[in-house]
Amino acid sequence: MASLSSAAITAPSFRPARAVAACSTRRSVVVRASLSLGKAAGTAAVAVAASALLAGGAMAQEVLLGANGGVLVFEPSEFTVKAGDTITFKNNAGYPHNVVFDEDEVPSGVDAAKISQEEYLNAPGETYSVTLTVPGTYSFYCEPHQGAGMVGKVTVN
Ligand SMILES: [Cu+2]
Repeated sequence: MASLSSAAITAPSFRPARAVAACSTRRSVVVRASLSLGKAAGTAAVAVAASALLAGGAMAQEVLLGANGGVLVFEPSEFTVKAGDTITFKNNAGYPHNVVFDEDEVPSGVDAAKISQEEYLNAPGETYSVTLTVPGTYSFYCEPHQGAGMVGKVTVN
């Protein structure tokens, strides 16, 4: 956000407005900043839509591995999906991470090892997608950061 705003302020096309008057300068800053943010948000929306299409399955739930501020958590850490929905875990900060479902906290009949990604996700933006089909509550954690509180829970309806 900060970088977007400062980029707008230092953009060459902004200079003429600055020469006109102080009050119009202020207005220009606000308008340009909101335009920049709108454009960025639009790009993000397109990116999300594209990844949902690539995933192919039903509605997707994205879970960030590591919050934007760098905190070692799943973001969101508790959520609900419908049976058959695809959950995509995406490396965001503080990796490597992995996603291990707790064999004692998945619905009976579910093989926790089969839905886990024990191998570490090392690369920026690397993803692991899983589709849960059995309704119930599932607990999962990141092995390297479980002690730091990187644990989560998904309810499948
Ligand atoms: Cu982790």
